[in-house]
Amino acid sequence: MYEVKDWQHVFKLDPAKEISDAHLELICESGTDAIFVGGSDNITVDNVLDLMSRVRRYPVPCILELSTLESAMPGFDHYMIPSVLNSSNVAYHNGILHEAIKQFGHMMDYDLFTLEGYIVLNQESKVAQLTKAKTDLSIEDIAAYAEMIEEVYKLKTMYIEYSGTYGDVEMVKAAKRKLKSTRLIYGGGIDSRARAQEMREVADTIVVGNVIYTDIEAALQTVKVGLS
Ligand code: 1GP
Repeated sequence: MYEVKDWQHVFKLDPAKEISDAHLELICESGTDAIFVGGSDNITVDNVLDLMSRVRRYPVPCILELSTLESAMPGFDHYMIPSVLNSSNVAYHNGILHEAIKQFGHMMDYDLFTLEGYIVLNQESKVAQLTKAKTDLSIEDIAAYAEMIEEVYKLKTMYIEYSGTYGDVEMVKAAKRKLKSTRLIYGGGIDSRARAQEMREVADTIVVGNVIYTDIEAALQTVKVGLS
């Protein structure tokens, strides 16, 4: 059983983007703790299945971040379900999950599912626009979300998502201060060892996405950063 509590570093691959076999091998054999498969648009059964089968050649855990019903399929090691708590559209809180359970509940192994208390903070990102997220949050807002996720929802994970831009470390710290057993996942704009290190000092798990496609060497530098 794969458990998010063991992950410090994750690469997120977008099924809608091209990656060569050589680069995929470097990513999967980098020493990262898991590969997330997920993206915001142009996600199809074919491109998710293709990516899963290519990642499957390597012993690294392969995890689907389930953001659309179209990409729901068996065969992944684990499933992360984002619940975008600062979205104004209830579909992104629980609507997609509700529909998934309606269609596939009879064949779902719920031990393989982890709900992410997801907060989207980069207004320019596709995910913010798609989910109509309220991104202009204060330190107090993010702290209250963290408290809600830890104390009331009692979720295993909170995900701070700055997709496409490097986030405000003070916001991440404000969330972390409220978390005890909930694990804090951070993603967004990590494109160097220094940034990986800085966010790893605060978050429990860092997620690295876009730089895989723009600078593979820099992406590999984000793995196994030591903590000071
Ligand atoms: C995106 O959080 C991940 O969902 C990673 O963000 O693509 O900016 O690295 P980047």
